[in-house]
Amino acid sequence: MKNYDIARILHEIAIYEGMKGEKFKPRAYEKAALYIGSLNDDLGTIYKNGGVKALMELPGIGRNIAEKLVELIQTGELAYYEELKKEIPVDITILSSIEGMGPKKVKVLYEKLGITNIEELEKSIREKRVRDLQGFGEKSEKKILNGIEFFKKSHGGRFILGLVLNTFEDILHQLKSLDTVKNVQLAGSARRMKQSIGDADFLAASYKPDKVMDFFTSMPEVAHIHTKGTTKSTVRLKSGINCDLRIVPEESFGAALQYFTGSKQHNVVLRTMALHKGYKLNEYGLYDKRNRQIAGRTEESIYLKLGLPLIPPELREDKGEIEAARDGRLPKLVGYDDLKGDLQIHTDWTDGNNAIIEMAQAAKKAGLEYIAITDHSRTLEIARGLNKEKLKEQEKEIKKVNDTMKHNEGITILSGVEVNILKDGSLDLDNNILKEFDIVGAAVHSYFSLSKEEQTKRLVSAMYNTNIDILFHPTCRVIQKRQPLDVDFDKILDVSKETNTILEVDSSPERLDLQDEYIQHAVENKCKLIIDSDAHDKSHFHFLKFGISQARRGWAEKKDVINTLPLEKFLKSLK
Ligand code: DGT
Ligand code: CA
Ligand code: CA
Ligand code: ZN
Repeated sequence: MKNYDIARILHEIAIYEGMKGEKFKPRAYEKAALYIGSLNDDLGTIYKNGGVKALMELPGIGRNIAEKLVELIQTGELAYYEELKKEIPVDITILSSIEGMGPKKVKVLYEKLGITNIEELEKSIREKRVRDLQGFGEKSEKKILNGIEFFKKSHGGRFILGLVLNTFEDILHQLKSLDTVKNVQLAGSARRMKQSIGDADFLAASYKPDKVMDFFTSMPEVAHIHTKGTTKSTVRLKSGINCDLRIVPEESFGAALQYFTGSKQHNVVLRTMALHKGYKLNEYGLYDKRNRQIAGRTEESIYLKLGLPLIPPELREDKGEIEAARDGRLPKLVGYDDLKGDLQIHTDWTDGNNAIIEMAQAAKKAGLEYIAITDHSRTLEIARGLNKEKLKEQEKEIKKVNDTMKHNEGITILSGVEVNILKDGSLDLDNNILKEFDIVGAAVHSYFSLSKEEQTKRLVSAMYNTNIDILFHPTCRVIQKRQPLDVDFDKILDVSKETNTILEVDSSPERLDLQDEYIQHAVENKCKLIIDSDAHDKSHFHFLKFGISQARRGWAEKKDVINTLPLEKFLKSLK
């Protein structure tokens, strides 16, 4: 069983425990689910190498959960979970993720009205049957209905890329290792690094497609085979994700890669361009008037013959990239190896899993030269935010770690904080404290639904504070869960430039905030960006890839992203 599937089951158990009114268990399971879901190493392998003891050494995993993990790893099932499901057989993840709902409400709705899924919930609300239940009312009916609408719009069976890409890389790896496979790549929206994907599109070159298809359809992670053929098969994985595999001959691999990477709209424009030149373009190649293949083995050859440089997959959304390519105006996108620093990192001083030194070592391993420790400030109670005394203490600790690290490993740790922006735009730490830090990020963690005017004023007033260097996760959106703050974003961009407040791209897979289209506006307005991991664990630095991809999708260049600068220059560019 893969990490992703295990994490999903733990997440559901957390919700069930919440229904039962358990106090601490929900958080324990949720923490374990989050940790395992973002873990790069395979849990099964960890268990195989180190037994139950190795599992218990993982952060947030005690004996109770470790034993459940063993059962899942060994049998692929968990009796405890099956029992819970039998008791309240509802679409639990979806129902409880709707804004305005929660475990307890899901339970009441099932017990009183027999509601098991989102359709039944919507129907009951429209029939005004929910408002009379204990703990509900007309207001909460309306809130839930809004939540359902948002869910339908944003989710629709899609999966968050950052949470599932590992699974695909694993499948890629397996396919690559077959000697009947000459070449294999992930195409589709996953290659374009979209924040969420409908399905995964694998593409392989092989002269023995039967063998490859046999392998693909019998992988242990396959739950169901939709179709099986020699050029195309589709399976559903245990996690619920559908995967296509297409197989083409080697001389068509580039053309097929181009075609199946999409987007559809990008391909339409490209095909029209080919037609204007008297060519024909399809998934097998680019053909001239006499139907001879003039390109197709590599993707680059297709673009070249059409008079274009290779367009990075992240840009292929028909947002003007083809015109830009034609006119030599393609942006030189920020690269996946360009980051030198990471300025939002949490430790076990608050809600992170690791000590300062462990985070620093992991950052160094990830290729970074400087980081900032930015634990939460005091009013963020769920994260056990730090008061000024604790922050002073932490600063001393950072100095200490810095001294050891500098000599041994050459990474600089800056002292920072994620200061909470209160409802009225004031901050929960005084300026005379804030000015002591090397770097300060400010963020909203409450009152997400203020009016546009109030919300804009709130952010603007934080940005005018001369001690605030960065606006962390500026729109507070959570993919498929929470809409971006309703703010006048143009105003935010103006003030960002005026005050030299950097806008963050938070790389946490469910946040990706700013998201691509906002990034594009920021870049057009020449605002400065920063890409941070928002790591809460030493295994989270790979999140940066998703922040970088979001920035690339927003046409950001290296010069737009200030943590591509070496430390000295970076510090000089702050307020
Ligand atoms: P998704 O799966 O909804 O996240 O989005 P994609 O972009 O992965 O779309 P998908 O899986 O339906 O198809 C993969 C690629 O194949 C798509 O990006 C472009 C190409 N493609 C699929 N169907 C068509 C089509 O009817 N016409 C054209 N031009 N391209 C297509
Ligand atoms: Ca797809
Ligand atoms: Ca597909
Ligand atoms: Zn935050």
